Amino acid sequence: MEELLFDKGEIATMTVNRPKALNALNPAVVQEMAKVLRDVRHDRSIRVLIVTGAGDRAFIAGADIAAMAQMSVVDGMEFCRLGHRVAATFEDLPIPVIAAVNGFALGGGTEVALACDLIVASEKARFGQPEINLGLIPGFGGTQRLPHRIGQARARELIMTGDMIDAKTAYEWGLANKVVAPEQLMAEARALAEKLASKSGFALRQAKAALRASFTMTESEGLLYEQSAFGLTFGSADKAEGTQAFVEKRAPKWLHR
Ligand code: DAK
Repeated sequence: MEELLFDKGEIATMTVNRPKALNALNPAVVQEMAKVLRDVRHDRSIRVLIVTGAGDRAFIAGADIAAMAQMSVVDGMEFCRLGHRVAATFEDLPIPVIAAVNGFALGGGTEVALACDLIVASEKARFGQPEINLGLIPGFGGTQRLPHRIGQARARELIMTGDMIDAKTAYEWGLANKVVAPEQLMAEARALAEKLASKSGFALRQAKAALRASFTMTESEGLLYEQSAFGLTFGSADKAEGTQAFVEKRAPKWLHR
């Protein structure tokens, strides 16, 4: 059985498919993710990517602990490098990525969700960075992205205690954008994806890149980046169409995918 499913379309879905191991990420799955993301990056027909986990118990329960138990220092560094590349690729994709979190999102699972733009969580979702309980620390970017998303105090609490939080808390802490009934999860994620797919792809791309700059640049560098990206939108057909449509009181017809 394939351990990573990919359903291609204007709204594409990537599903980690190891439900018996609560969708834990082994090196083969992370490598497969890297391959799929490379294809997504170059496929202009895909407007939004949804990432989820198979079954009703887990999004991703972290890196595969049994596989990690067998790894040498070199294997561990290689695995970490691969994981970082995959997380960076999610962030650098020119399209929005939505994590549809259906259950446990632990360790690498919370970190994959953090590399996505938006998180829709089922009421059954649980988030956490329990690596400390394994004598490890987050290795998929959690020490950097989690404080950025939810603030230092809460990130320190999660990373140092290894405690899990439920979906409601994740929403209150600004980690999840929405919490929905489990049976509504994929429909809600798709509805959000459709809303994003109805926007100008060019403007979304510029917005995503500028938001990413807030993570990688100082505030003054980021503001300069924003000026350039904002200026660039003024040269686009979608800016002409969007502003004209507003003046004419009609819906815009975007040209850029
Ligand atoms: N790895 C491997 N197998 C896992 C797993 C995991 N992370 N989580 C669960 N499983 C397996 C269990 O071993 C069990 O398998 P069988 O015994 O049935 O063969 C099956 O899934 C069902 O799990 P449980 O029987 O434990 O189910 P419970 O309901 O009792 O408990 C649980 C659910 C999620 C609370 C529990 O399974 C649990 O605590 N799991 C471990 C969670 C965890 O510590 N996750 C963090 C892993 S460390 C990297 C990326 C990331 C990382 C490192 C490098 N790169 C690629 C850069 C980060 C490390 C981590 O994520």
